[in-house]
Order: sequence, then structure tokens, then C-alpha cells
Amino acid sequence: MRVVVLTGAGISAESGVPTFRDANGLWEGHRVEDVATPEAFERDPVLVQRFYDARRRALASVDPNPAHRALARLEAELGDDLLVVTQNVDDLHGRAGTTRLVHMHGELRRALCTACAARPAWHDDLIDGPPCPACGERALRPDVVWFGEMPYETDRIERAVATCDLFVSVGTSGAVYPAAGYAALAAAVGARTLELNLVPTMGIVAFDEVRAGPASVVVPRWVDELRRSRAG
Ligand code: BV8
Repeated sequence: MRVVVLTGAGISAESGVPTFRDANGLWEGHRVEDVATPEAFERDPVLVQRFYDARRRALASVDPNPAHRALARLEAELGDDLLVVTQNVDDLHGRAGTTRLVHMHGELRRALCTACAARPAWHDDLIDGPPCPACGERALRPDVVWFGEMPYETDRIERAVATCDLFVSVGTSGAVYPAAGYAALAAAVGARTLELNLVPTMGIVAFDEVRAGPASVVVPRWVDELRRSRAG
């Protein structure tokens, strides 16, 4: 059985990573949409670098929660039949052990060189304009997909969604495209669709099944159930 799991900020909420809605989409009084754009970076690079430096630093004090760990267990069971697509820029899926993973909106712990396009792993601040490890230019920005920019690996994601048997949406408000369109794509090709969310979206997609609750409870429960059903 081929499974695609799409995760959003809700899967990391119980790890202490604030969601966009919890902060009412605000950071230090700035709307995220106003900070997470190429125009904002052009207009006020210091503000944008500070926004991402603060969030990158915060990663040092958060850990994967049972939901991230349950998806890593699911990968041990399903192998190449599982793909986790995350909208999150935190590194909690990777730290929990998920390897079949697409960070479609990039990663806080990676930089992007605007001079040579290198994407080095990066754990420190970028505010002081450090040199790119590949080309030496002081041209590094966060390797995060901003509003108006092309998400990473959309072809690979769309192929996986269009050929899956089960599509599971975890902790996402379905507010941001193209990620928000994947559940409808899955339904259109006949996959079963399941939403695991603290507050079900009841949005444009009618999921076949909805389980309301915190990710740290509903994700492990679903994974264990799936593993038991496969054990026969
Ligand atoms: C693009 C990185 C062209 C930055 C982010 C129509 C079609 C196509 C595009 C558009 C369109 N309409 C508008 C657009 C443009 C735009 C867009 O969608 N705008 C929105 C505001 C309307 N999209 C883009 O610009 C995208 N690029 O379109 O390029 C294109 C088009 C098609 C194909 C290819 C290319 C790029 C968007 C990427 C922006 N970057 N992140 C950063 O992080 O700083 S988006 C950012 O916000 C997150 O990554 C995430 O995607 C989004 C927030 O969403 P969620 O993850 O869902 O989080 P949220 O806070 O909203 O919700 C939390 C959820 O958790 C809730 O449901 C809650 O109930 C739940 N929850 C809370 N606690 C728990 C919980 N669940 C379980 N347990 C809990 N404890």
C-alpha cells in the first residue's frame, strides 16, 4: 500500500514550535506573509534574517514528539511505499529518523547562496553575512521557500500523490498552495484520504475520514493501527 503523509505546523506544535495560526500569523508584530517573501528580503534583509535566525536558534531547544517518531516507525514498516511531504522548515522529522522526506518549503537549518545556488547545511545565524562555503560570496539567505517562490520537488510530490492508495494530512490548516491542493488530487485519483488534526479543517476537501486530536496522540494511534492491520 502506497502512502503519502503531508504534514504542517500542527505536527510540531507539541514540540514547542509555534504554528502560524497560534501566533495569529504574527512575529514581533509582523505578518508572516509580510516577512516570508522575496520582496520583504529585498526591502529589509536585516528584519528577514533576524526572523529566520530567531527560528533557527529556537530549534536547538525543541525535540521530535511521538507523532514524528510514529512516522519514522511507519517508514521502517513501509519503506519506499511511504513518502512524508512536510511544509515545515524545522528538522524534527529528520531527527526522528524519517528519511523518505521532502521539505517542500525548505529548511531552517540550510542556507541558499544567492550567488552560486549552493544549499549548505547551516545551523548558525546569517545576520552577519557569513561567506558561502562553496563560492565565498557573502550572499547567503535562508533556504526557505517564501510566498511567491516555487516549492521544492513539486513534480516528485505530485507523482507520489497521484499514485498513492492513502493520503494522510497531519496538522495543516490547508491555507497554503500548492500543498493545500494535494488532498483533492489524491481523492481525484481514487486514493483514500484521512485528516489527523487538532481542529479538523472541514475545508474544500471532504476527507474520507477525520480524526480530531493532538498529533502526539492521533498519529501514533493511527500508525499502530495500520501496522496491526498489516500484521494480519
Ligand atoms: C507558489 C516557509 C507558484 C516560510 C511557507 C493558488 C495556487 C497556487 C498558489 C497560490 C494560490 N493562491 C495563493 C497562492 C500563493 C501562495 C499561497 O498559497 N498563499 C496563501 C497565503 C493563500 N503560495 C505560494 O506562494 C507558494 N508558491 O504558489 O508558487 C506555484 C504554484 C503551483 C505549483 C508550483 C508553484 C509558496 C508557499 C510557501 C510559503 N512558505 N513556509 C516559513 O516557514 O517562514 S508557508 C508556511 O505557512 C508553512 O510552511 C505552511 O505551509 C504555512 C502554514 O500552514 P500550516 O503548516 O498548515 O500551519 P498553520 O499554522 O496554518 O495551521 C496549523 C494547523 O495545525 C492547524 O490546522 C491546527 O489545527 C493544527 N494544529 C495545531 N496544534 C496541533 C495541530 N494539529 C495536531 N496537533 C496539534 N497539537
